[in-house]
Amino acid sequence: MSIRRLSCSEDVAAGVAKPGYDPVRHGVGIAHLGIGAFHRAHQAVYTDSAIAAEGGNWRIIGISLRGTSAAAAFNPQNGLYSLIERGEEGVGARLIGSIAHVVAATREPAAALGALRDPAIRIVSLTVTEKAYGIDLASGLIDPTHPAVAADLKTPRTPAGVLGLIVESLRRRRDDGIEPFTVLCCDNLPRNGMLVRSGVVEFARRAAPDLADWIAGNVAFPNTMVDRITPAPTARTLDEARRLTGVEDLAAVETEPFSQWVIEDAFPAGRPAWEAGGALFAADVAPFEKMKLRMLNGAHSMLAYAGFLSGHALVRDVMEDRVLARLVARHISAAAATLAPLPGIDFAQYGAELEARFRNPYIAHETYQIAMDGTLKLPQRLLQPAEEALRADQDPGPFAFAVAAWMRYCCGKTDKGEAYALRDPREAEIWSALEGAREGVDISDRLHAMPNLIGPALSRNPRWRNEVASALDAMLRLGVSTAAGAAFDA
Ligand code: CS2
Repeated sequence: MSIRRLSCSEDVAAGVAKPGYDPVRHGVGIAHLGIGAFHRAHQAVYTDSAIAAEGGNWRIIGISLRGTSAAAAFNPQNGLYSLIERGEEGVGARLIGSIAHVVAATREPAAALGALRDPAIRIVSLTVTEKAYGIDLASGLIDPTHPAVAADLKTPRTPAGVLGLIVESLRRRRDDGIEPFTVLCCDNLPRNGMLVRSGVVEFARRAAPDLADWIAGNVAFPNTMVDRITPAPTARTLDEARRLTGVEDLAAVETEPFSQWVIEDAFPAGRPAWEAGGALFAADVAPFEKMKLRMLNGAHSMLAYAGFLSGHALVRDVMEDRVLARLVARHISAAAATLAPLPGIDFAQYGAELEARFRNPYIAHETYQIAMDGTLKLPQRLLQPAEEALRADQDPGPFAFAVAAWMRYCCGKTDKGEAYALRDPREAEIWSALEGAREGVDISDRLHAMPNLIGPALSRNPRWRNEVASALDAMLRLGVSTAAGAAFDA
C-alpha cells in the first residue's frame, strides 16, 4: 500500500510535535548554503523555535550547491520535515517548519543568485563542510587551485562556488542599493567567521577590487560554535520517520538530544530570536570553539581513525572497545589541558558528557564518515593543540597517537587488509607521497613533508617526530588496537 507524502502539518500523527506557528504566514529572511543533515538538525531547528517564540519573517531558503536531491526531498513537502531525536529518554519526532523552499544551484543558478540578492534575505548561513570554501586554514588566503575558486575567478558574474556566490550576490546588492546580508559560517572551522571573511574579501579583491573594501567595511561575519552529532540519514531514518509520523518524509533527519550553539552577536541586519531555542550569545566565541574543536572533534577524529582501522564501523562500537574507550578519555583530558579556563564551564564535566554522547547506543554514527577530509580537519583538531601542549611542556603523546592513526589511515588498508578510499581532497597527493613507503618513520617523514599541513613547530620538533613515528610503527607492526593498549604502558 502506498503511503502519503508529507505536505502539511495536519498530515502527521498526533504524537508528533508541530511547528508552534503557521509556516506560510512567515516570509523568508535567511538563505542557507548547504542544506544537508547538519543544518536540518541544528540551525533550522533553532530558527523554528525562534519563529514559534517571537514570530518574524525568518524562514529559510535552502540553496544546495552539489545536487538536486535536497530540492526533490523538500519542495513537494512544502519544506516540512521531521527531526528525530534518539537518546536514553527514547525516540521523539518533531515537525520543523522553518524551511520554505530549496533551490538547486546546479540546475537553477540564476534562482540561487536571485535568492541571495533578495532584499528580504538578511542572513546567509553556511554548512558546506571544510573543503568547500577553498580557503587555506593556516594563512586565511584563498587557494587559487581549488576547483570552485579557480572556476569562479574566471567567471565571477556566474559563480557556482561558495566564495563566488557570496561575492557576486553582495556586488549585486551594493549596485542595487540593497543592504548587505550577514554571513554566518556554521562549519567546524577555527574562527569560522573571521576565516570566511578573509576568504570572501580576498576573492572580491581579485574579482572586483572596489567591492573588497565595501565588503570589509559593511559586511558582518560573526563567529559561531555549532554542535550536534548528526549521522548521515539512511533508509532506516526514513523508515523511522514513516513509523513515527505515518507519512513519507524524504527530508527526515535523526540526531542526538544534545544541541549547542554559541554565537557572536553581530547581526547589523537583524536576526531571529535563536535564544528561544537555547542558543547562547557571547562576546567571544573563540574559547567555546576551541573547547569543542579540540575535545569533541579532536577525540572524534582520533577514535574514527583508530576505530575504523580496527574494524569498528560506528562510534558507539569504538566506545564498547575497552582499550579504545580509555584512549578516548585520555585524548579528551589532554585536549582540555591545552585550554585556558572558561568561566562557567567545567571541562571535566564537558568531557564526561562527550563520552556519554559518543556512547549513545541509539545513534549510528559511522567512523568512516568522520574519517573523511582529514587534511582539512587535522590542523584545528589535533595539530594546534599538539603545538600548544609542546610549548607548555605537556605530554604530546595523545595528539601524536591521533596523528599517527591518521597516517596509518592514509596507508589505505584496515588491520584486516581491507582497502578503502581516503575521501580527502588531497588523496592523490597522499598516495603519491606514500608510494613505496613501508616503515613508520618513512611514512611519517613523507607526510610531515607535505606542504601546508603539519607546520614547522611540529615537524622540526624531535620529540614530536619520535612519538608519531613510534606510534605509527607500533600500529603497523601490532595492529591499531594492540598499539593502543601499548600506548598506556609507554
Ligand atoms: C565530526 C563532526 O564528521 C566529523 O568530522 O567530528 O561532524 C561532529 O559530529 C560535529 O561537529 C558534532 O557537533
